[in-house]
Amino acid sequence: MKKKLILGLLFIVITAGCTQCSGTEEVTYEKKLARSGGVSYDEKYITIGFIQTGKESDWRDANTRDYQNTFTKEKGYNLIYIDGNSDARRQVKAMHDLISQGVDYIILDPIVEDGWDDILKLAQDSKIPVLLADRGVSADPSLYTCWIGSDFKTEGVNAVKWLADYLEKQGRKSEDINLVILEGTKGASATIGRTEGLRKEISRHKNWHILASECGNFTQGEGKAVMEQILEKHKDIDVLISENDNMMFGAMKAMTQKDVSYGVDGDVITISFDALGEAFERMMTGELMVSVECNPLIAGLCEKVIRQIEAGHEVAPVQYVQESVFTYKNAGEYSKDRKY
Ligand code: GYE
Repeated sequence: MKKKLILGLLFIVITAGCTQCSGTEEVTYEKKLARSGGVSYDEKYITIGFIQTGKESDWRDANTRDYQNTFTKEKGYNLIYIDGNSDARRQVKAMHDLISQGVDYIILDPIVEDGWDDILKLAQDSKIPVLLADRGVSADPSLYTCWIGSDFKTEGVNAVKWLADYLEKQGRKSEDINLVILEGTKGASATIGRTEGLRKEISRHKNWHILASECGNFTQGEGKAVMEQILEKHKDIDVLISENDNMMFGAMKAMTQKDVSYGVDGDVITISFDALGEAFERMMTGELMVSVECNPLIAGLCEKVIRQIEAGHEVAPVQYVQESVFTYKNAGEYSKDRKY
């Protein structure tokens, strides 16, 4: 454990409430990091600065809780939690702040892939290991310690493989199929990877047509709004693929309002990503047909990496979390054992 003259702040909270960050983006950016109380630095503890993306989805909440439950005082950590508030510039600013405090480690979940080169270089020059978790960056891998998260492209491929298999079993293999995609945040590696996997696999089916592929920013509200617009333009949708569960829940509301039926007994086949608790409930009712799992429980692997570094060991530069695909058919079997 390093000895550093720093304040071991337990939490840094960049207030996510809209009342405090309303107004222009400029105002948001200029706003100082607000700290909700702190504890004196104690060299017994390893100080971890964790920069989260924000609170855009239920997946994110489960992921944040995982860090808070993993990096506890009892286990020897001071966790400095920073809410990026869905603002990449705020995340960069927070990283500057953590570097100047001299934290022991930074765990970064970057909202978007681009724009990290300079600040990663600064962390490296300051000898602070940076672990990327969940989403990745476009910067050179030599600038950070490792990346831990999901194989987003494979998730996209798996979603379409399930669809092809389902349509074949329904005797619809040669039918013209119209698809709509709700994409996540632009520039986010989860969006880039899933979209790439989806498009690659969809292009193998010449009778499948993408009617619309629009950004819903991973939020339930935007998923609903975007789907409302899509339903104004397109009446004959066979498949809706949403790049996370929350956008799907929003889109389901929009479909219900327009009397468009969906799910096992409906007109629109529904596929999404994450496989959170509510997705399991909706798969069991047949509203949601598939949710490709994206595991938010990443903190344990991050802790393992930190322990390895503390012990002077090499760490693997890329580490994937375990994931599977759940459907309306098997959701009941697995729902009781789900942890998020
Ligand atoms: O699918 C979505 C979240 O980056 C994998 O971000 C994550 C995605 C997740 O907000 O729900």
